[in-house]
Amino acid sequence: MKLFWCPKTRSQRAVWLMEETGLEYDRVLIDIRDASKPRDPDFPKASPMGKVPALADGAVMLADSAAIAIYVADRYPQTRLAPAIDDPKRGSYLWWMVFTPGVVEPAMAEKFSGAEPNRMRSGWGDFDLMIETFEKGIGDKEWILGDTFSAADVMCGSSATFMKQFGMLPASKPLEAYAERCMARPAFQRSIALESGDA
Ligand SMILES: N[C@@H](CCC(=O)N[C@@H](CS)C(=O)NCC(=O)O)C(=O)O
Repeated sequence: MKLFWCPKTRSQRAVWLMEETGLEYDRVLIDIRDASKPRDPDFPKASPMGKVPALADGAVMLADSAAIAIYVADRYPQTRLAPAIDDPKRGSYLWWMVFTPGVVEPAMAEKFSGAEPNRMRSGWGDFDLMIETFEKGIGDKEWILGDTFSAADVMCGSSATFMKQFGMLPASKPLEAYAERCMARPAFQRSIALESGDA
């Protein structure tokens, strides 16, 4: 597999995911800050919007961290990062899988742009509803689905750790503790070390 990535971007969570899988993969650098640098010819096929992360797994090409996480966890079930298709937790897993791109990120963008929120009209509700829902979702559980870490924790965990690191996480014991647990995972730490070239 080729993972197209760039340091200090959302591709950190895809690197974290791949490090959790234990699968072999190559990281292929796409310098999103300098379009004049040569790029792997598969990158535009994998990423229609030219965004990282993106993945090429043989003939399978796709972009978006949530789509990549869903694909990798299903395609390589030995990684045990997704409930099976007939597991009752599957519904909740998919819902949390898309919570980051579908709810957290638009809600954050809206809040920090100063735009007027409209909880009913906006698909993401608003920032406060997002936090309330996220906090209730983790509750006193270890991981978002319960006792077992899954690819949904890579997605939700990346949101919790991002908000914590950048001072956007309102006082919330469950979310703070969840972010700490995510950051303590060896695969998370490797993803950060790889960003800075320390691994
Ligand atoms: N929803 C996407 C967002 C990806 C994204 O916005 N990537 C940014 C970096 S954080 C990017 O590649 N920007 C470069 C560009 O748009 O040219 C995901 O989660 O993968």
